[in-house]
Amino acid sequence: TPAAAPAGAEGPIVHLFQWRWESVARECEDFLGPAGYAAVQVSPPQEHVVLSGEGYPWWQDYQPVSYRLDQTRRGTAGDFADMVDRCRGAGVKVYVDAVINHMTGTGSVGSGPGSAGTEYEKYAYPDLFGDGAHGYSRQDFNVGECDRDIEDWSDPWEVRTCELVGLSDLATGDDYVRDRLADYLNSLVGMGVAGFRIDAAKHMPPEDVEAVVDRLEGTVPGWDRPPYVYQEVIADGAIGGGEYTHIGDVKEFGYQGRISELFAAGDLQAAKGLGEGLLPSEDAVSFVVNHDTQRTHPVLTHRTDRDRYDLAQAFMLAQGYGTPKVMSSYDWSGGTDEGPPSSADGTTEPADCDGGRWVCEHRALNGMPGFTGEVEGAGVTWLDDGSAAGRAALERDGSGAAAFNASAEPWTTVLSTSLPDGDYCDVASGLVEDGTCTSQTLRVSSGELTVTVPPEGAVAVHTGAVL
Ligand code: LM2
Ligand code: CA
Repeated sequence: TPAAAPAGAEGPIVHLFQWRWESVARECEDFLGPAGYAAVQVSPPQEHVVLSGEGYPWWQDYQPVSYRLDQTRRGTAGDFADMVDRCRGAGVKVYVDAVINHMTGTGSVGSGPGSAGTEYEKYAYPDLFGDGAHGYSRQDFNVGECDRDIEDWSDPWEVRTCELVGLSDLATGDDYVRDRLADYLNSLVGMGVAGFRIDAAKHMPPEDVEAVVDRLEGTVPGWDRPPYVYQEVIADGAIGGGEYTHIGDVKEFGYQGRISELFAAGDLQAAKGLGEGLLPSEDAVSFVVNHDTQRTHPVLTHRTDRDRYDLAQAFMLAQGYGTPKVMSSYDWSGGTDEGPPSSADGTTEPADCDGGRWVCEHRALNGMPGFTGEVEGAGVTWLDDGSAAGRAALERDGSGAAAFNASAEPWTTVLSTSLPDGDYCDVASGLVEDGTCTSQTLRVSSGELTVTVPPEGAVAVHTGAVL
């Protein structure tokens, strides 16, 4: 079978970090589909360690015990399958966070039953699929090559062979390991999972990631396309994202750092150049924060400046660099390790966007993902005169126009566009539902569009949301 083609722009993704499967399913139907999201990234679905002594931190999920889906903090295998079906019914693909570089670490619990009851200890995972047929033992890890943590991050061999924060590092160069990883991922593809975020891709040689991706089924049932692959590569002097772009897309941390700084500083004029010097747009996944950076490098997050952060995510959805990925978080007051709202046994509560700790930033972006999809491939023309650092407006040629205001005063301006005359719904603050706009309607007349952009807000129209 041919390798899964490195897919190009896929449409906007939202990461519903730590959401229960049944909550994701409901959100696909109620909001994500209507708002125009192409896909939802869900948290790792495989059996994980359970760290009751540490208050069930969110990062339990990044320590796999087996590839069973039966029981995680987010629900059962049945709940997971139902989510994939219901999201597909709503036109939303499910992308899975695939933890394939490692299994468990040392941590507070070095052994025990995992979330689905499978016994394990570090370097020994006897039953990967719940049928007793396959396991990992010491020979399937890099312990013989390097039996310690990564110390010299300037040495690519070490970054890829030694242990990342003490996590047992799989021998991804071996066919046996590659086959098991492909068994896991293909079991998900068989259910209709349409893509994968490859966790810690930088910690695997590109040829190892490629060997696993080459083993993927060529077509996702119900979508008639190969699985989409995007890789977590935090590029540095030793390892570049370009080493992985022939396999699939790569998360562009350069974009993430730059958009955070520019929007925190309110420099929208400089933001016009975002993307220059980075990975080619068609190879990149763009984002403002992810679940790690919001904790470790909180330059611009829902906690530092909510309105400005929303504006940055809206700008990313309009600007056209990369495949944009929106973050949807839960808040933490008990420290960066704190898990999502949970019951006493560490089972996650259903997500609730009407108050509480689920932040639901994606809801504040309204119909902007639909803008991204509609203007796909269209060129960018800047419409503002460049006179105000905190204000910028653009046209995506012939298909959309948007204005952004990072200041405390409303901004009224006339945008000269090439959009067809007509009445458009402002998708920065609403969407079209049953033929009506839930926000303001804006008229384009002789190509001119007069907008008043609210303080710390945006206005956006596109040819897919006309009335
Ligand atoms: C990632 N991308 O490449 C994830 O985005 C990131 O969230 C993961 O780290 C990491 N790679 C490994 O999959 C998280 C978390 C770590 C946590 C690990 C494993 O940020 O803090 O490490 O998951 O659960 C934890 C402890 C650490 C300990 C380790 C092993 O925080 O102190 O190291 O477990 O027991 C001894
Ligand atoms: Ca590795």
